[in-house]
Amino acid sequence: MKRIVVTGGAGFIGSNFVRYTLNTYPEVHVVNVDKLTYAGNLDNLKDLDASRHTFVQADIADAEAMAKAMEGCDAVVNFAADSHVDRSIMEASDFIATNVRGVHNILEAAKAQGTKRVLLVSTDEVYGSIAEGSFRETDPVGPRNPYSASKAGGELLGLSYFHTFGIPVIITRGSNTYGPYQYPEKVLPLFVTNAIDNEPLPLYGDGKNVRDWLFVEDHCRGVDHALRHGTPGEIYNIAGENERENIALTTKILECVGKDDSLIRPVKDRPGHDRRYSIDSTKLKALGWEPQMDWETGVALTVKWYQENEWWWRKIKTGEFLEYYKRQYADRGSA
Ligand code: NAD
Ligand code: TDX
Repeated sequence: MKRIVVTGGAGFIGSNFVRYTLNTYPEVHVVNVDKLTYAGNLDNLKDLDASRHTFVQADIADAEAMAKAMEGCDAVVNFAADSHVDRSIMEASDFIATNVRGVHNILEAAKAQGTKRVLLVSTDEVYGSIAEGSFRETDPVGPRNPYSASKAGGELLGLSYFHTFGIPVIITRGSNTYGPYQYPEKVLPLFVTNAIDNEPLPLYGDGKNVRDWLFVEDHCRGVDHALRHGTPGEIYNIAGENERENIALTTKILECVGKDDSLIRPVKDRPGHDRRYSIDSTKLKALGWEPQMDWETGVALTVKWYQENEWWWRKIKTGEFLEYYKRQYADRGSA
């Protein structure tokens, strides 16, 4: 693999993946296709080796632009997505355009061009909530919010292109990811940056929903491992193996920032809030991958990154973000 198209490479996980790929494989050139939505940020790419990285501002929902960007590539890795559940609850049409139609365009371009690998980055959310035990790749999908439904739609299209046209599609389903460069709408960077500013931390419902936390570099290594060692037509779970109730994450963040629990504000719950996510990644582990970051260290490292990189997030937490924040939280009252 010499030329890899990475979509959504100006976002959180995508930019970390581009960095990981360029640092790990000196022979690889990355073509980074990103629309630069509110979540895309060229600041995430500042330190990359420009001689092996080409940035193309384009929409994956634009079939022609996508086909052009993929010309001559060996593989495409799709991170581009509308990715925030709360925004999908407010208005889902962009989620359908990118997460379903955009994926369709990638599949069509791969079909026309004979692309050797198409990796679709997906999420543990497609399974829905599980009270006990952990989902395996053979379990049926049961998405319960517009975001996860759109991700499941993209996946199913991908699998259909594998079965119908033989397109070498591989799917990964990662768990809740955290680390540097995450847009501060997501719970961890939102709570860290609010805590730094002595602003309340809006904890949904009873705070006992469980998420499985995966450090971003572990997620990137998992996607890369599936890309290089996975079998076309297969799905691979990527679990962090760090299940925590939201309240435990919140108190850990406050401890790392050095603030007390009085900043916690229980607010009205998210509609359709999945209680617990849990996946089993035995299948990817059998290919030689495993998560390396321990949760306490990962959270501490991430908090430190936000403390040391105010230049990155302070300008984000203005304009569009503040409008969104007001809309999302103004009327939530208390839980
Ligand atoms: P993000 O919102 O930080 O980044 C998404 C990127 O995609 C942005 O740079 C944005 O500009 C770009 N983009 C959006 N629509 C586009 C379009 N139509 N054309 C081109 N670019 C477009 O998201 P993230 O958290 O980095 O997630 C990346 C991928 O990983 C997504 O597919 C998401 O579903 C998946 N995922 C995320 C998590 C998580 O916890 N963040 C967990 C599992 C899977
Ligand atoms: O203000 C908040 N208060 C709160 O209690 C926010 C933003 C979230 N939460 C809770 C809801 C969830 O139980 O924290 C948990 C995590 O929420 P998010 O950061 O919004 O993530 P989640 O909804 O779990 O989805 C994430 O993981 C799977 C990513 O955003 C998805 O892109 C990914 O697919």
